[in-house]
Amino acid sequence: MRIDIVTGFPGLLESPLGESMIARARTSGAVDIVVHDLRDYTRDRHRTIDDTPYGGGAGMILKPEPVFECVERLQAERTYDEIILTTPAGKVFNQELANGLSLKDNLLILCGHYKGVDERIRQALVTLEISIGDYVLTGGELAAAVITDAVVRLLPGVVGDGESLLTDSFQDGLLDCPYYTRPPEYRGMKVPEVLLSGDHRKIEAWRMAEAEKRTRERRPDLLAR
Ligand code: 6GU
Repeated sequence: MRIDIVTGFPGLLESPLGESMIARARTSGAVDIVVHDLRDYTRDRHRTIDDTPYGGGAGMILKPEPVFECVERLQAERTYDEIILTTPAGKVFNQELANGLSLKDNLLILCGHYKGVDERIRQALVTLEISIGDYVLTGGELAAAVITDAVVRLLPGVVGDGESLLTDSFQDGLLDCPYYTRPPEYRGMKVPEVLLSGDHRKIEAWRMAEAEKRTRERRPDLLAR
């Protein structure tokens, strides 16, 4: 898979996508992530990417010219399955959306901006608008990093143990069960006996019951679906 990310603030994406499992996914060739600096597509001395809104009001709006020129340059090289805009007005991101995106070959993510982007960018270029939740961020860069992380970890070979993906919270519509590791007792707190029993049928039943209990207590909305 290839993911192109277009932003006025490339530095914001550097470390979220340059460490740990995502860094390994990039060096192993499971994913090619390329971050593009919108300012490289400006023509003025100040490398301006935003401007005040027509009609007045606070906040700056991402200008159309650098975005169109950058996206068109990229489209000349490949066909994108989706051109995603990160915006609080988008469809709320979830595991199902991540699963769907992980099956695509070429994604372009355009990072939204403080107040917004010129509407002509949405009209002419964007195929999918995504929000990562009901709260406001200063810009769409961290949202782009969240979406990229959730998608890339689903690609073959990125998470070492494929089994681990299937037991994730949300993957079966439930929160994940509690886990323990060594030691068997710590500060008087004991690991549940069943997990030390070696009886894998019993362990599986315990885990399923705990996942359901946790989901009922914390996220009854997930069970209702
Ligand atoms: Cl995608 N962008 C911004 N600016 N704020 C958000 C968001 C995106 N998702 C939730 N809040």
